[in-house]
Amino acid sequence: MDPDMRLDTKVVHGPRHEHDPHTGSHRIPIYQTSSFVFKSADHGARIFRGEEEGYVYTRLGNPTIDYLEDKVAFLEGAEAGAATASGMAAVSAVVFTLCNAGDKVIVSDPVYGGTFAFFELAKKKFNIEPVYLPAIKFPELLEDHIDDRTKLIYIETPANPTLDIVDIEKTAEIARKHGIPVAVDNTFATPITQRPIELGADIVLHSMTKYLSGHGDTIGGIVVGKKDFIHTLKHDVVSHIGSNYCPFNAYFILRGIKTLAVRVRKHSENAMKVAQFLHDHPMVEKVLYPGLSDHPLHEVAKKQMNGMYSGVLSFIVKGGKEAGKKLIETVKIPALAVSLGDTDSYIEHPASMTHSSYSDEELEKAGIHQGLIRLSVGLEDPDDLIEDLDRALNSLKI
Ligand code: LCS
Repeated sequence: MDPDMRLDTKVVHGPRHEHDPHTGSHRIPIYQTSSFVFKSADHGARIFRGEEEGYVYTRLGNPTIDYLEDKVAFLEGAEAGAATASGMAAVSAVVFTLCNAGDKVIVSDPVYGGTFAFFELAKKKFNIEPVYLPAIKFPELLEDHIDDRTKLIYIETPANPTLDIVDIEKTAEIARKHGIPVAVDNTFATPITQRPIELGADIVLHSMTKYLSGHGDTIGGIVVGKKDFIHTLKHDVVSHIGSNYCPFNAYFILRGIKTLAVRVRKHSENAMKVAQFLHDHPMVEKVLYPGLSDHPLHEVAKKQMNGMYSGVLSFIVKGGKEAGKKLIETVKIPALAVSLGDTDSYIEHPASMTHSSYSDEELEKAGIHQGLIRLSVGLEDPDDLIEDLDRALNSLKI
């Protein structure tokens, strides 16, 4: 497939026509097997020694999963990919591939609460030290914190749940000077909106649970990057820890990606409309959405996000935490649930839910207001969502 194809074609057809070479099945079959049979004893031994390509055991590789890994790598403009059991398995695989005990990771702040909890665990159990720098000033502060122990720069942009933006290009420029790899969690943006490798990053990871799946019915993660790095990550970390993916779920993600471009565009349009409505509502104190021109890093978002700004936004209502909790129980359309990137809208309270691994002081330092409400805008008619939110917001006045 031509790598210059437009994104809408790439999500449907790339990187190769998806049909099973053995049967001609137009959709990739789910190779639901644990083992693959060798042609002979020597054939098995050659595969184990790496002298011949071939499948052995699904923890080490599987054709359905291979299709998915090649597809996401193609969309991100990377050489190779490794799918993992969850987004968290992708985060931990990147860190364990690059860092040993005593090493340091510089992390943008905030990140998803589970990612923060993982970094704290890695510090306690393996002496890998996270250094958190505020997302919005990340490139400005970065150089002063780099030293011989720094083995990874890890950024999440847009950040969960504040939608803070990290300038990827500037970060990568500084990192390159010091020879330190930059990993970008691209979950909120997707390759339709943001392409970190083209901006100079080395590694991209996703919680595929979100937009890549798109239908809220499965969990998964993926890491893409250079061939050698992905080979090490797959064979020295993921396969030993056992955080590999499974073919059944890979099928669902392959199916989800077919509509990724149209979905992401519509999620983003809907979120922009809802953000503008909330911005002008008298019961709303603040809206955090990089598509709004008063967002502190709107210009950076405009530069690196392809004119779309994610389907997720956050806001603070007048009356703070208690009013926010009432609001999330009053709205009728969004599910009161965590996760995002689904066809259906979700609403939640980060301080007590997705980011409950942060202490009150850590929340404050990360800019996560106690009253912040996060809304993942789905594919419903945005006017219905707006009417629902308007009714719920007005009920807070009473
Ligand atoms: N990275 C980001 C940016 C995320 O938002 C999440 C999950 C992960 C990584 C981890 O992915 P998982 O293991 O769940 O596939 N974010 C969630 C959230 O905001 N609500 O529920 C999960």
